[in-house]
Amino acid sequence: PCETTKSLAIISAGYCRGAPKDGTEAGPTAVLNSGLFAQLQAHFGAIHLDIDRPDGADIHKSLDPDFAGMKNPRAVSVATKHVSERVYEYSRNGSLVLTLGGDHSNAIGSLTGATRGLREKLDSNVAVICVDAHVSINTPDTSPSGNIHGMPLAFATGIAQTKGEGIFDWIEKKHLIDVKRLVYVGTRDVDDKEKEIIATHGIKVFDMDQIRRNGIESVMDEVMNYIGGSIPIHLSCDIDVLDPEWAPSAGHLVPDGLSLDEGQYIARRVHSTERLAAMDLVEVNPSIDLPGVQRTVDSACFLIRSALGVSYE
Ligand code: EXY
Repeated sequence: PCETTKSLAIISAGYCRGAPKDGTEAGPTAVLNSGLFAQLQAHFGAIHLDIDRPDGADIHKSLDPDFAGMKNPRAVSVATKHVSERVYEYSRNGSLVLTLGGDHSNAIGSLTGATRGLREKLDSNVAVICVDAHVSINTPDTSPSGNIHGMPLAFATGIAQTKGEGIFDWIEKKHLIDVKRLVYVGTRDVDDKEKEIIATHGIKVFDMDQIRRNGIESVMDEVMNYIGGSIPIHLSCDIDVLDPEWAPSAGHLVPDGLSLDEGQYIARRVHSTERLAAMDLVEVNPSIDLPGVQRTVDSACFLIRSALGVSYE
């Protein structure tokens, strides 16, 4: 590896209680074992691979009753706290951190951990580019489902402040991302209440209609202008941003998504800034659409390599 390459830490966040369907717990292994881990090793040299599972993340569902409109809240709180602490340690020490989900609730951990770590290390806020079919910003009050994988951006911004019985009590001000530095790309399935949240907080959204109208290049120009030229970037990807043709093994498929080329363009643009500090990739579910699993995993690996600047062969 060249000397300017940062060290890489990978957090295996195979936690699935934020979603209604199990299966995403197998996401990290499927993605890493498809050749990606070896490619990343060849590029970065030694990699910190974190696969610890905290006690309580697998608590039996019968011991984890709903709380304030959230399903499986204790398991998700324990898992996301663990992910947050691990991402924080590596970010604070200057590593690029890749978090592999798991369902989208894991982004509560990766976003809060990287934000806290980079604030401490660089005294800087973080720009968050969320590449997702959804905005995943329901609060427990607005959620139509109670599934926490529809809420990660609400907790990571502090818009959701539901706490109690030890659930999400670990989230403090130092963890929170700045809504003015948050931008979405590729959205196309947004709940009415989420639209209200987006409008109230003035959050920037580039939806699929804008991408179809203006093209991904021009949309990414606007994204880069919006986040500005100096602060570190957290690229937060839900695989369902891709059209189901490219990523059929995900729990909430929404038609008319990004092509793989468009996804790659976004990832490359972020890489070219040399400011990528953290990335997460969530919702790969190897138990959905078995014939499509390889394709989904290949797409995920492609996005990760593009964002991290890894070429192979
Ligand atoms: N907005 C819906 C909800 O909050 O239940 C659906 C969210 C799906 C989130 C997907 C997986 O990332």
